[in-house]
Amino acid sequence: MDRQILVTRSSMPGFDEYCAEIKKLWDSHWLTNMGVEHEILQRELEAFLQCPHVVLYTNGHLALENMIAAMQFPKGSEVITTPFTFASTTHAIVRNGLVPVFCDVNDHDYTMDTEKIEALITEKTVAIIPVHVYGNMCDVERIKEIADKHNLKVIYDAAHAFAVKYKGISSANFGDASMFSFHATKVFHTIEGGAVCFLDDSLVNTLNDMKNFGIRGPERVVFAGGNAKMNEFQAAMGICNLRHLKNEIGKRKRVAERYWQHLEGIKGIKLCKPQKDVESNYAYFPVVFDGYAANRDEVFVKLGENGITARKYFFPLTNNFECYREYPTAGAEKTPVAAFLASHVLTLPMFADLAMEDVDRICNIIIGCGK
Ligand code: T4K
Repeated sequence: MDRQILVTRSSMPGFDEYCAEIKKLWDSHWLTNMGVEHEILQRELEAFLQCPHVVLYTNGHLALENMIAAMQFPKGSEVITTPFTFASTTHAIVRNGLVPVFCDVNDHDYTMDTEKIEALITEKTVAIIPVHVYGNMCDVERIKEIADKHNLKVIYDAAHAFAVKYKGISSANFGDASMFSFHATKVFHTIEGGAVCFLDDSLVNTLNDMKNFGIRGPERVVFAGGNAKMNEFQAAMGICNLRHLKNEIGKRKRVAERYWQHLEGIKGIKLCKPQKDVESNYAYFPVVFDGYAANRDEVFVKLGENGITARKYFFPLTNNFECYREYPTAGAEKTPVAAFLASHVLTLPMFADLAMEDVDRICNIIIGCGK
């Protein structure tokens, strides 16, 4: 069998570069609790994301969970979200004692279908949590209009949308807050990690309290917070990776372009078109098999037989998870576009160092499935 190709592969800075960055940690013995690397990365991200407040977390999930908690919604309130996402988005809502209300996605960029939001709003609705899925930006302008009209908060799950811009504005600047994941599998990573970004000054202390036990000083605890701090080794990885981000995205772009060269225009294969006014980060490469000679699962198996692991992001939909079966809002049949996508989409291998000949091989196998 040929060499294994997985859906993604973490980009790494040079070994020597990372060692140089963590040398100061060896010297100082200061490993976590908002040390010097944490401080540097936070400032660099505030500048890079053009956002006044970036609070770093040990992972994206806890960043989102804490951001929702910081809004202090009454328990049992409803939050409109989409099921075409990673488990984290829905879990973060539920783990805050809130009820997810699933809105369908659209069939062109797979983000929340803004035409379907208002019908889901009730007197219990407090927020919308849309997902910039695959790095595609949601219709941020329409979502703002709806949220303003109904007095709802908007928290974007921007786990996939680091470094994406809409009309030149960083994805960190829409809604009341945005959460980024810096997991090893992301365009920019800190091994594990994440952040929340927002404009409202009054949230800074709350989020810092939530991630560090509410400790404000050696003898002062003001809040029953948990522990979700980003440690110094994570932050050091982020500082190194940020230096290479432009190159990372450039290489991903070339991979995406090669996929387009091979797969564009083939009957039954639908590629996700670049969005108008959006600067992409090429986070994922989704392909929808609709009316192709082989179905999604057959292509998945054939790739697997050749050592290539594509992924069915996002199957199953979160509204079909067994842990949500008892929820009145559960059931993939209520979100038919998302249900269709979940059973027809494959995300192909996508990472900066994916060789062009590997992209060619992947595409030849897919094309071979159609013969
Ligand atoms: N919201 C959304 C929309 C998200 O997609 C995510 C995370 C979150 C929220 C939560 O953010 P975090 O709390 O994770 O920061 C992966 C990632 O673990 C997860 O972070 C990500 N979404 C999700 C879409 O993908 P799995 O279960 O598919 O990961 P896994 O272990 O199968 O890895 C996928 C591939 O990545 C491997 O085949 C090889 C490669 N890989 C993996 C690891 C762990 C590496 O190259 N290096 C590595 O260290 O969830």
